[in-house]
Amino acid sequence: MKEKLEALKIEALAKLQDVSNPQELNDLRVKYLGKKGELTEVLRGMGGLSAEERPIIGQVANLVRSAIEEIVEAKQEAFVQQETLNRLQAEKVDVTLPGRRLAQGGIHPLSRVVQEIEDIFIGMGYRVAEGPEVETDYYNFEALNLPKNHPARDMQDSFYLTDDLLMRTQTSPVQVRTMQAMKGEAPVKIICPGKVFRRDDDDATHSFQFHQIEGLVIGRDIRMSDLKGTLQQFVQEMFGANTDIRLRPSFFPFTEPSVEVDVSCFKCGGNGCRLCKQTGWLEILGAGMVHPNVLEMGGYDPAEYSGFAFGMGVERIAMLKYGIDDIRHFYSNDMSFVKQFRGV
Ligand code: 2NL
Repeated sequence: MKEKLEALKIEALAKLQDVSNPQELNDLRVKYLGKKGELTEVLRGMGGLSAEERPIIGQVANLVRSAIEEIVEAKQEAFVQQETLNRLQAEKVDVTLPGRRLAQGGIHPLSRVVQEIEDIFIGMGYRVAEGPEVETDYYNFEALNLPKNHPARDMQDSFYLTDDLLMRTQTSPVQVRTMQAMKGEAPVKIICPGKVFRRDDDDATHSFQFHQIEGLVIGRDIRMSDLKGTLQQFVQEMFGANTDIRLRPSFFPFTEPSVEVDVSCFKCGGNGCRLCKQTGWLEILGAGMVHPNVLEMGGYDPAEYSGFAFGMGVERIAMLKYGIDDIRHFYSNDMSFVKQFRGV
């Protein structure tokens, strides 16, 4: 019996040595060590042994079993390691490869210009105020010294929603609302950026919807010279330290006196070029001293308080600044246009 066990061991170890995959290994394990395996088969014959032989054979059988178990485990471990190795090899990552580039967005040129203008005025102590795009006739016209049947109401044909509601034609109603909310307190120093709407046919320089920034200052002893100094400071920050301004008389119902403001052409320095149509000047905004009627409707006594106001079109400034020839580019979302402003 001992010989049988030894022979079994030699055969088992030889076969296990040559095993080439986990399935084969498992088959051999069952074949030798399983409940119906060959070792069990041999041990079943132990019943016929003498009392002296039994422990000796038992010991041999145990040694055979552990020898086989040992090599099965060693082989199993080897297969697991090989498997891990294979997986690591298959999943190898080249950390030196460049990463995938994420498409980088940019800020729209109009938003960029609005932010830039806001920053300049915030630097001068202004606050940014916003308000509704749908306005009442009162805030859009009446409180700005444009009573019903005023001819200037035709000047800016508007989008009416009802008899009394319209899309705002300027951001001034935000300033009227701010004045009333201040309940006569001064100073007021605000700028109001936002969308405005006019019933216009779109072309290269007109859009039914565009963006405006208006400014308003109210206090005691606010004069035309304050307006002029403020605008001088603004254009120098916006267009360069050498930029000059020039005021020409004009008319707006909500300011008196009113002016149109030109900047010296930042492209040619005032010598005359295509951008400034050889004049050396670019018109960029309208302004004036707040009309007494507007102060009064805003809750300020014109005998005690005065103020200045100005308004500019954001598209116009962006077009001048970036040399854009058609206002419709801003709204087309044409990637080849928008992409040019990624890193500006
Ligand atoms: C322009 C001219 C302007 C104002 C806007 C204003 C607002 C209040 C009172 C008085 Cl609450 N004035 N705004 C004044 C002058 C000109 O805009 O050409 N905008 C594009």
